[in-house]
Amino acid sequence: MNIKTVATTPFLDQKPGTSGVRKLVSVFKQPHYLENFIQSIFDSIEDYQGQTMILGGDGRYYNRQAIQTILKMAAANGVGRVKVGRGGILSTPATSCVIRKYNAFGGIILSASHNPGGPDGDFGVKYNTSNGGPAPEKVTAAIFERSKVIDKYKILEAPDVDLDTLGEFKLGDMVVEVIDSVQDYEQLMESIFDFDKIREMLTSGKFRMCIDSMHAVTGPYAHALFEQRLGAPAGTVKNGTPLEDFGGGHPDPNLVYAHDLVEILFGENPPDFGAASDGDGDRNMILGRKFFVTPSDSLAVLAANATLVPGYKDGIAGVARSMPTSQAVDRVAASLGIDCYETPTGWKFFGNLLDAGKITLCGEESFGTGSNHIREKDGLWAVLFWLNILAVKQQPVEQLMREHWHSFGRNYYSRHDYEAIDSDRANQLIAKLREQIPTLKGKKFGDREVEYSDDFSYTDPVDGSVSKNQGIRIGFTDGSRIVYRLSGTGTQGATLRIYLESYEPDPSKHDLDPQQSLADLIAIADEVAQVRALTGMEKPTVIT
Ligand code: VG1
Ligand code: CO
Repeated sequence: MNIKTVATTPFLDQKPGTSGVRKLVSVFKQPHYLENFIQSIFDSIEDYQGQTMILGGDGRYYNRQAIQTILKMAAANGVGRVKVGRGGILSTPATSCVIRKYNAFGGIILSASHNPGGPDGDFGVKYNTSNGGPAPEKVTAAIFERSKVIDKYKILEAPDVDLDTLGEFKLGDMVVEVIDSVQDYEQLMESIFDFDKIREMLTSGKFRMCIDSMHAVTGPYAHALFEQRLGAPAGTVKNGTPLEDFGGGHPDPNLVYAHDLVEILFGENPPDFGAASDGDGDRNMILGRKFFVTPSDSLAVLAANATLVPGYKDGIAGVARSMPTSQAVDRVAASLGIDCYETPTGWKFFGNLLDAGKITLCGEESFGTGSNHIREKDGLWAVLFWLNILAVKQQPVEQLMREHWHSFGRNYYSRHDYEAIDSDRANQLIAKLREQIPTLKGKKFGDREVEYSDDFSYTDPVDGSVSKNQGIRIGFTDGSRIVYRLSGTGTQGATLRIYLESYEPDPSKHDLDPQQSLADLIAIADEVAQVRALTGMEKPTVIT
């Protein structure tokens, strides 16, 4: 075995954000950059020698090359076996599924999720632990600390391996096993959902749907599940071949970036159901005929109807949502008499609650929904969940949503993003907001009076760890909220996110455009934070 120890010097910017380290491809391609981060992972974890690890990515540019490097480093660092998705492809939820199924020590996911790909796009690396979920903060902090002082890494000198043929071979002392990217995940989905019922609906001739994989990782999964397994006609899955640059698009399933799908569902004679997923397959957008389901509402609908799905037929233990996610699911939890937890943004905060059995379902406003079946959010799982509910209830999406609002009231919701702001300006804006926190309580803005204002802090109920400064909240006495936070996934400048929410119990007022219904809150958000003045931007870059 020819293990080389390579001298290196640290990069000081390898701090994992909301979901791993994300940088421009040009940053990742600097000599030793990827290697430093991977070695920092191995240096921060213990007792992995001889164990199994899982490796895969969303197929974006640099995926294959990075996988070759990581395999050789894993072999040099004493990993026993690496299961790698064929062609280097594993969606984020599939990786989580495979880690759990085979009791792996952990896994490495190569993705920058919904960020654009290609030589000028982004790349990312994320480490997941043995529960299948994103490493908790104490692990990512240790990796970051290590990355700041690293002076060498280990790599096996060996030719590149064949990633495209299923089977096992040796790389040094380590076994590499190239696995089918879809099979384990497909089996898990079949164990949760009523595939017969969904198939009946999809082959009835009365229900049409369109799935947009946005040239990203879910293509092979969606083809296998919907077209091959569940009988939907060929062509149901659009943009179903993963491309290294996602066809030049921005694989983010929202009304702005998933415009192909939006045109179909809001066009003439639209299908009954539409869905899109993101670069690495953990996000989902749900559409009905000329109808958009807000992600926060989607979580509430899944919670309210969970017992219609075989995998959750005995009920759910509890739910959780990230702090900026609307409180729609809170109302469902209250009516079911179960707990509802509020966590900071990012899936890693759901892990302990799921492991401890405190929650069954969880979600984020950013098009992420998931459950205790794995430890990542799961785009196609959410699509199957909706299809299972629709197959049982035999209702159009819009009617289902309206009946839900009728029972629980409607939480009008929107997120305004200001992207690529100069970082200093963004930090200044947040600093000024923090200064105002103590002065806001009791203040009146038109009809609304501030009930509380704080910088969200979370104490994990399972391990007691505390995460501070997770977003500035302004809550009003009528239950409406404004939340401000800076993104932890962007790669250029800073992104300010403003989350807006108000509650409307009256069914005769459930037909408004959210931007209209939230107009006064939008104005208050600008007045308090001086967004336009401080960013120099007249309007948000993206509204979801
Ligand atoms: C964003 C979302 C957050 C999500 C994260 C990772 O983070 O707001 O809810 O968990 O992306 O999703 P931020 O820090 O930019 O707001 V993914 O699909 O990019 O892994
Ligand atoms: Co993603």
